[in-house]
Amino acid sequence: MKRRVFVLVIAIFLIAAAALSAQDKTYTIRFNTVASPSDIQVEAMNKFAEVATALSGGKLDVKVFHSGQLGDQKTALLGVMKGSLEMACDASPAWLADIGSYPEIGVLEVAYLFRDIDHMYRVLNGPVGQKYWDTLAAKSGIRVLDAWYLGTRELSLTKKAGPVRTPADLKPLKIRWPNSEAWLDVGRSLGANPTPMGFGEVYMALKTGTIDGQDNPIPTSYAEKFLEVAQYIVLTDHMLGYVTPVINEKLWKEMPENYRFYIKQALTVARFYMNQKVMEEEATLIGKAQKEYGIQVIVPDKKAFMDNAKKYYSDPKFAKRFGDGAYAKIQAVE
Ligand code: KDO
Repeated sequence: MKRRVFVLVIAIFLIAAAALSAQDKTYTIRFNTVASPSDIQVEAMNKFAEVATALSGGKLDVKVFHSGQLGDQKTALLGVMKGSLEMACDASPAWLADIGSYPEIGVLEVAYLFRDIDHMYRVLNGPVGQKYWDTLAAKSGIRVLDAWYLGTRELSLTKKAGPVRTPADLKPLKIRWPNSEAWLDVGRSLGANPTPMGFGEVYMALKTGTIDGQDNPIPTSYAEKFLEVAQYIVLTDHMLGYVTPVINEKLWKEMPENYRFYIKQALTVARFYMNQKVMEEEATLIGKAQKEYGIQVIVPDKKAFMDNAKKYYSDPKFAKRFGDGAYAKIQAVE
């Protein structure tokens, strides 16, 4: 009996000591992105770092790494998965489908999926999104914490490419898409024959003519100087772009509850900061790019692109990949 009580007391003591030491511990969180310092995304990450550090009295020591200093999207996500990197900002379902070995999640990033930004947030921050994030965390060890609006994805093309108005115009061109299968499907769904390429190589490839164009939201294309080497912006509006900041699941679970709360709070502050700035820039940068770089803006046959995408994704292989009714479930979110 005495021995049992002794063991119990020791166990309680050890648990309390572990809880106290987790409370006391300083967590260094390296937060990586491929975006450059002129990109709003990096500003938002700095905002997150500032708020998380202040809320935790310095116990959450967030360090932001830009321009892919700790790796490109794939390397960083693999790092978060294994725990060799704490957080990455460049995640989104089209990457996670491949890296998290979770093809079903790719449905959250197909062309012309969301009706508008409200629909997007009701899906991503509602029960439908939460189910995907929880399954992903259980499968891969990557925990999605939030969704930040990156802007509406549009094409930007070089002079050599010439103007594009229909899916057929895209076919002969070399247009860069991010290097994952779900991303390449977005390109194919628009009628392109996409060229996979890392984010860091896009500027030079546009400049030297290795590629004829790329797709990204206007604030990204402007900040990364892609528009400096482009001639046309084609307003296909093919996707509401967003990034989902992620953390290593084991680290997330190990953190004291109040630190998790501070992280969520700080991400929300950064999200509002980013979303407002992105929307403002979407309204002003087209005019700026026209003035600065002589960019021509093309309003294409959007319906033709939408129809093309609809037909592309109606292939039964996608119902199989995403799960029967998954697309309809997202559309049904009011
Ligand atoms: C890109 O590589 O084009 C892309 O826009 C893909 C997104 O998922 C995201 O990774 C983004 O890059 C980066 O966050 C840079 O904005």
